[in-house]
Amino acid sequence: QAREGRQGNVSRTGGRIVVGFSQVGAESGWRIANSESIKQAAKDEGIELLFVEADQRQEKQIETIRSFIEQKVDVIAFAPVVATGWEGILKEAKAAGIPVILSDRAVEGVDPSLYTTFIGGDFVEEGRRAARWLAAKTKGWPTVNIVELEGTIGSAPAIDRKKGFDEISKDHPAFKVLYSASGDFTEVQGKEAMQAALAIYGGDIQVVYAHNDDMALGAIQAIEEFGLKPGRDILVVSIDATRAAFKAMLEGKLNCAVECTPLLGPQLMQAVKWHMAGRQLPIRIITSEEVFPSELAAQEYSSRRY
Ligand code: GYE
Repeated sequence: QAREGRQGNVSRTGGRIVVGFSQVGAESGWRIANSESIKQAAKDEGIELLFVEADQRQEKQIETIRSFIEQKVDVIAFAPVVATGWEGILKEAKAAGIPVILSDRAVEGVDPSLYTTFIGGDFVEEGRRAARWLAAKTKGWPTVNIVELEGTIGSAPAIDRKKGFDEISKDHPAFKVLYSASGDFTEVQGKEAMQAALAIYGGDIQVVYAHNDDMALGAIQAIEEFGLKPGRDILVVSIDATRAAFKAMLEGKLNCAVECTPLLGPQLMQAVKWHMAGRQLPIRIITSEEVFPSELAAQEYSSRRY
C-alpha cells in the first residue's frame, strides 16, 4: 500500500494553503479512486496536501490528525473510519484553531460545531435504493432469501446502508435476511463471508446485498466456486458502481450497482478555499448519485470515470 505524508514542520513558502488529509486506507476500488480525486484536486487548486492512510485503524487516524495539529496545517480533512470516538481529537483541533472538514463518512455523537462541513453521499438513501431495485426485480416471488455483506463494523456507510435497506424491506414481507456478516469493505473478506453463508444455506440463497462492490466481487467468486451462477442463480446488488462493478454487470454476474461517487476532491478543495476566504459553508454538502441496473451497463461503461 502506498503511503505518503511528511513529518516535521509544514513549510508555507509562497503562502500556499496547507491541508492535512487522513484517509481510511486503501481497502477498496472506491477508496483508491477517492484518494486520486483528492490528490488531483489539490494539485489543480494549488493546495499543498499532506496525505496519510490509516490502514482502516482509528488509532492511526487520531495520531495523524494530532500530527497535523502539531504541524499547524491550515485545514484538516478526514474520512472517519468509524462513526464514534472523535470528540476528543476534534476538541484538540478546535483548541488549536484549526478547522476540520469531514470527507465521505459522517461522525456520530459530537457537537456539530466541532467540524466545518461534511461532504459525502446519502448512505441511507443508497440502502433504500438497493432495496427498491430488489423489490421491483423480485416482484411476485414467494420468498426473497438474502445474504447481506456489511461494511466495516461501526462505519457510517455500513450503519446507514443497513438502515435504509431495512426501512424498505419492512414493506416487503417476502424479504428475509438469512445471513449477515461484515466483510470490512474488502474483496477478500466479502468472499470469505459469502463462503460461510453458502456453507450454511447453499442453494436457498437467492440474493446477495453487498454494502460495496469489492465485497460483491468477492461474493461472486465464492458463488462460482460453489458451482452456482452469480447474476442468475443468485442475484447480486451492490453499492459504489465502480468500473469493476460495470464490468461484472456486462459479464452478467452483477445485477445492479447503486452509485456512490468517490470523486469528492473538487468539492473538498472548493470548500477549503471558501473557508479560507472567510465564506460560510453549509453544514452538509450532498453529492448526486444514481442507480444502474445491468440493463444500463453497456451504454454507461465507456464513460465511467472510476
Ligand atoms: O462504499 C466503500 C469504501 O465510505 C462510501 O468505503 C465509502 C465506502 C465505500 O471502502 O467501497
